[in-house]
Amino acid sequence: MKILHSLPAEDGYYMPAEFAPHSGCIMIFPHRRDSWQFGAYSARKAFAEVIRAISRSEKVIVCARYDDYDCAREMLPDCVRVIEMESDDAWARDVAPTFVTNGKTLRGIDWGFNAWGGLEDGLYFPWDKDNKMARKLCDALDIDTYDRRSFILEGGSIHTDGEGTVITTEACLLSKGRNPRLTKEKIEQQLKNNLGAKKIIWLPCGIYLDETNEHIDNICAFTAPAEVVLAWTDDPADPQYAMSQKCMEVLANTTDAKGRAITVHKLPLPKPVAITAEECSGLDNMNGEPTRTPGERLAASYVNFYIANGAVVCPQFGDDNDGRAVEILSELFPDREVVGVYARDILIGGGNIHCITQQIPQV
Ligand code: KQY
Repeated sequence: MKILHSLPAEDGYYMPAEFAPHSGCIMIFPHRRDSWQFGAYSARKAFAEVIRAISRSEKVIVCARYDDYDCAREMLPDCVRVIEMESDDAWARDVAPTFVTNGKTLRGIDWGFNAWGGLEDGLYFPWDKDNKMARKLCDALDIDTYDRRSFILEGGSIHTDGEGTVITTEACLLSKGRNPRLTKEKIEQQLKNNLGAKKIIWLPCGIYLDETNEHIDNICAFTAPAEVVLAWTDDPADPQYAMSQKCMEVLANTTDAKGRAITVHKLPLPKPVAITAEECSGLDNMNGEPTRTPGERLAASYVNFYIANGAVVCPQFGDDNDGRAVEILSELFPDREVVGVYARDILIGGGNIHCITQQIPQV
């Protein structure tokens, strides 16, 4: 594996869309007792269900810590490859490499990772094991990797159509805890240089109380070139209402890198989901403090789905809108089976199905 210091775009590399074919998917076996209730047992069951759904149409590689290897091997199907790797938590979207291609070869990007905001407003300390994962994964897969560790970025904060357009949120990428010395223009240039993008669409915000500083992958996602889904509520009393409206306004008044207007499909949100006292009692404290408080609203959204080769794996919350979300996604992805996975135990960790997956594009 070579460590590269050049720029992917100048080398002719770009990030393909998630809906383009994959050669596989990377995930991490959860273990953190202050993120996942009751020693991560229920989260492991939910992750395993996601893994089973994805592994029916693409290869899945799961990173497990030394102590968890046997458990992962026992819980996961034989077709899944389990490799031993240390991690601080289980968010492959944010800590695995972002893959780019020139159509013939695959390369990884090793961004800097500081647990969603470092000492400013990050979610745990230390994060050094997570920060090393992208490079280790490129090594394990024998893929050359771009050293971009000086620029803090998580995979969950970007979505691309693979045709020159990247969407992101200002709330996240301009947050103080990531790249405070870079202007918006400089950050935009980083996205263009590294992802091969020609146009960046900045949505102002994401999902209300999303602790990642409002990652794009919880509010808006490409389903096809010039088509996105946007998390939506019709309840003006919900703080999310104004946030989704503002995002809609941007999307309705912009074009993509190819000059096309963007069709926006509204994906209804579930009713607000709050963590219960019993669930909180299953979470260990972090540095003596609880990580969640009973009644705290969690950033639940159906947009946090994963597009596999043969399926779209979509979170379900036991809400009246679960079926409607599956229905809308089935219409948008007629060639894929939409598989709903009950994901409350993933949501408790602070993210969802998209956040725990990272696709490896097929070249
Ligand atoms: O949503 C994500 N991409 C990660 C969420 C991390 C939450 C940590 N508690």
